[in-house]
Amino acid sequence: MEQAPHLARVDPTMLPRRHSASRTWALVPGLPGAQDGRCHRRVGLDFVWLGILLVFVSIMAPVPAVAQSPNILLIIADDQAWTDYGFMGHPEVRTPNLDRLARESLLFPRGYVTASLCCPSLASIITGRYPHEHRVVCNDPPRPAGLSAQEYYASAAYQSGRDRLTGFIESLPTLPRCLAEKGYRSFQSGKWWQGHFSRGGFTEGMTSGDSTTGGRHGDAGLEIGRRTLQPIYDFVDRSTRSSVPWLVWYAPMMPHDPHTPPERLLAYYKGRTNSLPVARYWGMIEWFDETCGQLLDFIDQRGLREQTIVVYVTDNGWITDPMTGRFAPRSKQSPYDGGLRTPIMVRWPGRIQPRIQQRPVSSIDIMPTLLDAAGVRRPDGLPGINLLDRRAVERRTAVFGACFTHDGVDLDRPVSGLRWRWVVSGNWKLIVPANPESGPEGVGIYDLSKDPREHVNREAAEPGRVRRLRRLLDQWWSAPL
Ligand SMILES: [Ca+2]
Repeated sequence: MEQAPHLARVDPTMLPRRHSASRTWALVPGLPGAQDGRCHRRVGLDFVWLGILLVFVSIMAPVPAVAQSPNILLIIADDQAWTDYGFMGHPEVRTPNLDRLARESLLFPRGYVTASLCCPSLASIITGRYPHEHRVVCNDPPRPAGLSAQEYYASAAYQSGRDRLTGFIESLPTLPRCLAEKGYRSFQSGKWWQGHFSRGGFTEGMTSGDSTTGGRHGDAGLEIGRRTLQPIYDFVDRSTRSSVPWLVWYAPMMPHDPHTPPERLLAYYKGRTNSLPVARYWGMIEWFDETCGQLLDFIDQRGLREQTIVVYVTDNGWITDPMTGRFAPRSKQSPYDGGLRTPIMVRWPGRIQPRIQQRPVSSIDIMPTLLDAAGVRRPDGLPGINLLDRRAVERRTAVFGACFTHDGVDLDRPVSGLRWRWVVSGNWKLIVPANPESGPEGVGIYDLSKDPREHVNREAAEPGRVRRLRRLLDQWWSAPL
């Protein structure tokens, strides 16, 4: 009894005419990527010439205001299917605020996260790297046999494993760490698995990392959205008073379960489905949408609209089982689009013309996009591209990812927990199990333009395409044992 995702493409009536996909817009072209392994400001000759220019201008005229690096609001939904938005064509769910954001954004309806599980996916957003690269491939460290999940979460062994995973992130140049080199302050709120917020490079935040008292998803940070937005408002006001650019990580555990929407929303959706669990999930989506609207309104009220980039993504998908309220098989933790696909949006009024780009893109693109916009050199080896660089988006032939076990197997060997690798190229998607010879499901290839639910495996009819995509997948990551 899976709640089938409806299969509508983006509803063009939800978007203004200016969203013509044929329009071109030269958008903050990608700055040259540094290859020295550090995040640092652009220095050297550029700096010298800038200095000469500023001296000249100061002699000739009053000093103009120097454009400040843009603020960044990163909105990360939690466990929401790509279909479940008004602007993506859902017939029942109301998302007026995200619909408005879509109308004002460069919208990628075919975005993908790197993994269909929270922790690895969030780690990819904050590092710009694939799970096997940042090595946080699991939600939790390996659990010893005989321990229940709750016993394990309360144990010293669990804390030790968590610290190990956090250490992986701590050793990498994360988005907030890179932005700090340009003077950014950054605020963590909501979902955060990697210990104290500072271990990810945030200068401020809500999560203490004490999972023994506050759970393992982000402890006090999880109050954001469901209870309050005030900590974000206060942070933005503090940063504005100090005239420093800021990054806000808004990753509320919404619409993630517990699905406990306000009664007014639940009452509305109860009238639109026979499934109470589905009504609860839909109510959560609208509640989450309301918080996004409040944040966007706050930015407008503070006069920060033009100085703020807003990025939207979901950490992974979710399809509600209408009987149990749990996730359906082809969603979270699966290699199917119900778990991996998400709309990705980038709004920067006056700098990015709203339009729709149908090419597949990835959450690993968010970090290079934002670093380029902030004028911060990228760290060495980031695999993503600048989403504002149209040529780069159109040149790329495929996006990739991998799904791993919920609990780690061997933290020293990310491949040990591998379940599937997948690649999307054009309208086709190939899914390759870690061991194609075993298990009920082998290699699968799907034509997403005709079969977005991925129910018709075309492997027998498309041997050449399977070979080509398999080659691309192996070139990306061959998953050596
Ligand atoms: Ca999630």
